[in-house]
Amino acid sequence: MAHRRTYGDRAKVHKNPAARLLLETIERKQSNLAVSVDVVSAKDFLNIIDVVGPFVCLVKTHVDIIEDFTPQLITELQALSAKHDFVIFEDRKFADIGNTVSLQYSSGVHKIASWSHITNAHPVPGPSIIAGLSSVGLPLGRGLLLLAEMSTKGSLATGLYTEAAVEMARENQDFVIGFIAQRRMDGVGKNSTSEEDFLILTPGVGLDVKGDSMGQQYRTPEQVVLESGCDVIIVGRGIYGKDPSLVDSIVSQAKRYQVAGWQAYLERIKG
Ligand code: BMP
Repeated sequence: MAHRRTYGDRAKVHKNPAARLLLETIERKQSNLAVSVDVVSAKDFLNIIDVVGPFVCLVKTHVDIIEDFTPQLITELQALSAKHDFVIFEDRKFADIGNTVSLQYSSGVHKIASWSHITNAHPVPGPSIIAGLSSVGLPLGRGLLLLAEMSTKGSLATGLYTEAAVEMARENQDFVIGFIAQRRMDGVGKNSTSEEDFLILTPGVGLDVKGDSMGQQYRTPEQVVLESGCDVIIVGRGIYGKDPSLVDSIVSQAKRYQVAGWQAYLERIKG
C-alpha cells in the first residue's frame, strides 16, 4: 500500500516525471504542504509565493483570476519555483471534449502546458479528456490529476462517479498521476492493484474554521493525511487570510501547516 511507504521510496519507482518531481520535492523539503494562491493581482500573487516558497512542495495557481496577467508573470513564477524548489500546479479543471481541452491546455493566453508541471480535469466527459490532454502534456513530461471527489457540500462526485474516475485513471497511468480527492483511492473500483501509486492531493484543509459561506468544508491535516491517507494538503485562505501583505502571519501559518502535515505523515508511515 503506497500510503505506508515514504515519499522518497515512492519517488524512486514512479514512472511519471511530474509525479517523481513532486515526491522528491516533498521528501527533500520535508513538506507535504501545497499553497493555493487565489488572489487577483500579480503583485500579491508573487509576494505570497515568495513568502511561502520555503515551506511548500507545490504552489497551486488559478491564473485565470489574475487581472493584470502577462506572460512575464509566468517567467517570474518559474524563477520563484527554481529559487524555492517547488512544483507548479495550475488548477484549471478542464471539462470539455478532447480536441477542445488539448487547445485550452496548449494555447490561448495562458499556454498552461508550457509551464505547469501538473494540471487537473473533471472526468465527466469520459476517457477522451485524458486522450486530449495527454496528447499535449505527455511529451512534455507533465502529469494530470482527475477530480474524483470535491470538498464542497453537496458534491456530486461520489459513489459510482468516483469509482469510474479511478478506473479511468488506471487505464492511463503514464499520464494520470492521481486525484483531487478527500481520501486514498486504493481498493476503489474493480481493478485495483497493489502496484498502483496514485497521489492524492486534498483541498478543503483548515485548522481554525470548518468552512466558508459558499459551501467549502475544511478538515485538519491530521484528518486528511493520517486518517484518510492523503499525500498533499492544499491550503489557501488558511495561510494568507484576507490580507496578503501580512508577511509575518503568512510565514507563521505556512510553518504551522507544514509541521502539522509532516507530523501526520510521520504518524502514518509508522503504521
Ligand atoms: P481555500 O483553502 O482558500 O478554501 O482554497 C481551496 C482551493 O482548492 C481553491 O483554489 C479551490 O479552487 C480548490 N479546490 C477546493 O477547494 N475543493 C475541491 O474539491 C477542489 C479544488 O480544486
